[in-house]
Amino acid sequence: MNDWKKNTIIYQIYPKSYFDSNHDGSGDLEGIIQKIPYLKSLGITMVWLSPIYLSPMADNGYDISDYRAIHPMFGNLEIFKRLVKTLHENEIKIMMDLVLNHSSDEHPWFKESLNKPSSSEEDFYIWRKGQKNNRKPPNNWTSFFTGKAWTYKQERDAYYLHLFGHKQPDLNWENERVRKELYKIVEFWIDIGVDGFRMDVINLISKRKGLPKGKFSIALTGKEHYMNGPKVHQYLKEFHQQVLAEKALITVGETVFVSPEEALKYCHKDADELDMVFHFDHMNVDSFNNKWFIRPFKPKKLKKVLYRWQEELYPDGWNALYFENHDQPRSVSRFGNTKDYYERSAKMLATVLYLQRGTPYIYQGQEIGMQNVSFTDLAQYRDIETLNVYDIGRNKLHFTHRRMMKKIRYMSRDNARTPMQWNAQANAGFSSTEPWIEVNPNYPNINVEIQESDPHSILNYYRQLIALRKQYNVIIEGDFKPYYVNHKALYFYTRSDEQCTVIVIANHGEKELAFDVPNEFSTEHTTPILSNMEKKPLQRTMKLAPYEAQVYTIGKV
Ligand code: TEU
Repeated sequence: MNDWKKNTIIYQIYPKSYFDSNHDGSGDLEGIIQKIPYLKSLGITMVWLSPIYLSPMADNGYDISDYRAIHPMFGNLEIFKRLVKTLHENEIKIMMDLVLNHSSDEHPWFKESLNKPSSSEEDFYIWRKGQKNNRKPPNNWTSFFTGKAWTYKQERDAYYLHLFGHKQPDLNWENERVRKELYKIVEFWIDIGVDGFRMDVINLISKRKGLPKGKFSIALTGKEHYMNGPKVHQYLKEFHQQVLAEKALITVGETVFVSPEEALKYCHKDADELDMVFHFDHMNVDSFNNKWFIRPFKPKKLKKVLYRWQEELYPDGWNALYFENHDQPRSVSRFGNTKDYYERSAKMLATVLYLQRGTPYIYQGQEIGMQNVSFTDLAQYRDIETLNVYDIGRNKLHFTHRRMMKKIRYMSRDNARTPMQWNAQANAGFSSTEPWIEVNPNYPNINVEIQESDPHSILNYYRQLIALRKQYNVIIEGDFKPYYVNHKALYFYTRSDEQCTVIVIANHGEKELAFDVPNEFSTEHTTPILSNMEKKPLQRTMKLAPYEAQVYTIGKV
């Protein structure tokens, strides 16, 4: 991977919730343009936009009905081009979200496929006759959003496959024409000047021939027949060769449930597929089998997963470092302590994550420590997955309302989707009118404006971390080595190259912690470079307060 790619620091924007410039309650592209000075001030070097294409918005844009058009809620192609130009003038690159596993059922391809049946190879979607005289779906696969992965259509007297919502039919990648059409779409955006792509659930695009019956699973029945499916690497190599190769692009694939070994097949430096992938291992540490079966968070679990990925993707792969995105709860609510150590724990989490080897992804609002939202009423939620899960929980599993609301408050994707908190004015300065989803009521205390003026704010800490990555090449390229791997709360790892070593130490716990610094580190020639409390010298025996983080350099820089 080229140096510029390794140096990139990516900030994810969920456009609907970023900044509303035209007073309709939803964020838009013009709003992002107005916030470019803020983006620049963070030091990030690329923005990733969640989908802004034409869409009926059944899944907030992850259901696309025209891949070449912008949803009017966000603006139009002219405004988009101006956004690209202005970002580039500010030395910020732009990454688009590609949703190529499925489209919307309102895409003309689907309408045509519905009304003009063809043979299964020629189809743009995956249609099958049902079992039992067409009365039962073709197989037992279930959808990521709960329920069956098949919907029957009278028009064809058959069922179509949708691994997500019924308005998100899966595209038939077996069909070469489908792949060619998708590649043309990607070229369209490259020609406009886009610098990278995040590929939605890209490891699901190849389904096993015959679509066999799946093993029953509380998580997802059928997944063994399409996760990292038989032809996924063939398709991605073709995609790379025909469209992506030789271009200055960053690519990251969202790959659900991959192991480091599987991940390397996508992002090995010689794989000619993707630069890196988003895995979910660390997002599964507080649940069992299924994200809705929540269990208490144990810091050691998280640490072990992070270390494992650092070690196993070295030296031929590259990590995508993230704690948050538009699908995940807020990390400080999930892995930190918002009650007693709110700011400190938010900074500690950022420290241990972003000083690892890989590309940092910061999700909007994470840099000010935005928290989960405590909606009390189901009607306050907007997310399709959340609403479906409530329905299944109540009506199929007979869980109480209270139990379901507790799960949702912890895990709902809407936790990440409440409007960006800009200031203490109405609607958090996001919009002059009522937003599409309510703002988190804590916005008078947690917002950009307050944190701008406080040198010790979470926001300014993120700026320091970003600056460190630019200052010390060892943070980008250096080897990773963990110590105290079995300790339940202590992070102790180093990054090193020939010139310099960076030591990262942190207490992911509620109790003060004492430990010895291994003898191989001289305490004499170390310099404290960052802390979420007071910087202090490295000593043979160290004490760390709850959630305290300290970072040092040893040697020449
Ligand atoms: O998400 C895929 C995915 O598997 C999960 O992260 C998903 O959010 C859900 O929680 C599974 O239980 C991607 C997108 O990031 C997500 O926003 C879309 O809804 C989904 O694909 C479908 O396009």
